[in-house]
Amino acid sequence: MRMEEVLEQFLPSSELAPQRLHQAMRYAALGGGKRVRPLLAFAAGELSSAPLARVEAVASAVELIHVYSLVHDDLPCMDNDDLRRGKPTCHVEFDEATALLVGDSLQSLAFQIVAERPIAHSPSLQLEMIRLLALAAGSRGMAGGQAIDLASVGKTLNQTELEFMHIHKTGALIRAAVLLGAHCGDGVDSGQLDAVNHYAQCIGLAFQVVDDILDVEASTATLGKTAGKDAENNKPTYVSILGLNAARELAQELHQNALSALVEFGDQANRLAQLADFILRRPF
Ligand code: GRG
Repeated sequence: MRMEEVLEQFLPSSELAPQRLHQAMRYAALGGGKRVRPLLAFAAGELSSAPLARVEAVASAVELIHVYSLVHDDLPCMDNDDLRRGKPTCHVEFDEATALLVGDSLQSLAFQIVAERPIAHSPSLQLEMIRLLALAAGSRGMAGGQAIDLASVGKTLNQTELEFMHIHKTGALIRAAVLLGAHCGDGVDSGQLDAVNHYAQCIGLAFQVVDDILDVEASTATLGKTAGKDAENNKPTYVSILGLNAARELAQELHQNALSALVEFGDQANRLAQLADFILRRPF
């Protein structure tokens, strides 16, 4: 797959010192994952007729931040998991300290890429894109969502609180993938950006609702990560709050809203629509 080659080139060689850290970064980032966020960035780039090299850079940066979050999430101090993307988690294959540094280094590499590569038609837009990515990854985005998640174990959340958590934990980076992809070109106006933003918010949440359903319905072998973890860890989920059927209906409603946001783009949004379908129907 093309994304694999692109990431391969951005990641430091495993021959380069410190070799063990670089080997572990490559272990975590290469050879697995659905690459949903890069695919979203590419699809959004099509809306703005974005040059491929720009989208490759932002897609890689978002995926590297995603991989860092998975590596840290799997650590014993967080979710304590030993299986990810069908193979032993980074801290199991290497060690905890290395996994911690892998996450740190992947995040730094992501920001290095979007700072070094030309990703926008103007320096001010490039800076705004870097700011957007920083917000999505930080305490007002993914890391903040993770903090809420950790604090919610064993608690009863209502649907609004659960939504707030997931908009940050999962939704923020998905939204960043879409917006950064769209910003790589110059073919979208601010009204269209609002529509893309709405699409991204809907599929970001749908992604999480489906994730909660899969945690109950799919097997560990299919998921490539431990199934049933949410119930085991006493975590509030859409399934535990709404029940399976209502969770399925919510996913469908969000999917429909996402598609409605794309209407004004016509065929140019076909790939974004296909990805919304995939997010709803994904088997893992
Ligand atoms: C540690 C700062 C920090 C954040 C962790 C994203 C996250 C926050 C934790 C991942 C744990 C998890 C299961 C989250 C729910 C949804 C989700 C993001 C699943 C993993 O994403 P996929 O399905 O994974 O896109 P692949 O492996 O296909 O890339």
